[in-house]
Amino acid sequence: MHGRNWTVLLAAIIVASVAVTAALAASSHSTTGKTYYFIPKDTLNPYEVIADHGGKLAAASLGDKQVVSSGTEDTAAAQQPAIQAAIQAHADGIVIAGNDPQAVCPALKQAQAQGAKIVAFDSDVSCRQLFINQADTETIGRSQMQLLAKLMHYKGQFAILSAASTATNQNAWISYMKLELKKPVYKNMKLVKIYYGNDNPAQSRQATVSMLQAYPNLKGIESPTTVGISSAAQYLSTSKYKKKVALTGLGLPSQMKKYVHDGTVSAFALWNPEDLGYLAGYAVSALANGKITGKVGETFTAGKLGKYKIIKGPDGRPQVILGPPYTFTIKNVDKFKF
Ligand code: RAM
Repeated sequence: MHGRNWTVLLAAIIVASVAVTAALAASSHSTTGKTYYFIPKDTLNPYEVIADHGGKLAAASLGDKQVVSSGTEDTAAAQQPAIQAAIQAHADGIVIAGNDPQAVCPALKQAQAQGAKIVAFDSDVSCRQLFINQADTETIGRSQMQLLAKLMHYKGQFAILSAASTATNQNAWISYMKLELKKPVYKNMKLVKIYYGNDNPAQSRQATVSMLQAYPNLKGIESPTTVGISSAAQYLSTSKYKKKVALTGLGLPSQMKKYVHDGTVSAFALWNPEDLGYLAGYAVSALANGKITGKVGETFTAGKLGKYKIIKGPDGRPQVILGPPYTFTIKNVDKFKF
């Protein structure tokens, strides 16, 4: 071969190998190295911290990066800077626990228009592709009412201590509690008022004090929030109401065990928040990598948790359910790490 032909051949080999390298880089980029923003209700709530940690474990095993960002109050406004940061960073996905189903949507839609996949977890929003639900919404609401009724012997006034008044998850659970309450078996029970502690310990404690003052005959408190139930339990445990006012709801075993052992609370429920975040991490990755589009009937594998199917939620939109809620009592509360 003449010198010139060698040069042409060499040039062709270089061009081809550059193309192969570029193709390999592109294909590896499509499965790993993505960035997902996790936007919890706030960054202080221990439940949300554990859930975000689950998301981090998922990202680590997928070779992706997780950024956790939110405000310190459970409002949609406090979540806006985090959504803007995700947009600026051209995040591949956002996993959000909505403080409001609508108010976060204009910004989330902007992220979506830029190609980000939107997953809601814990508390749903109206503009997402997929919702990762901790447990069936109706089951949580109805079983909470059943548990409280048992503890109150199906008699007397009770109040609800919720989180933010705009929280999608608490409002959905409360609506099923109210439906359950309509059954004849609860005819001697009365919901007197819903209080909102905004997942802030001081506000939740204050709400507990207020309800006990306003309703001297109160026999029960139902708090479907880990911050609410732990703050109420802390107050009740050193008050004259201990063992007189039944308290139940959704709590972290790690926070509640001392109140179970001192007799303030005898039963409450939850699921594993770390698994919730882990499942959401796998779901956003499956969406971002085109393995699923978020339609009912699709399946994906969530690492150590196994295979999940997208099903229809109560509102007809697609969701994935982590599993059934679990009830904690003095018999098992010490066994749980979260
Ligand atoms: C609080 C939050 C969260 C909820 C749990 C049960 O930590 O309000 O959204 O899912 O309680």
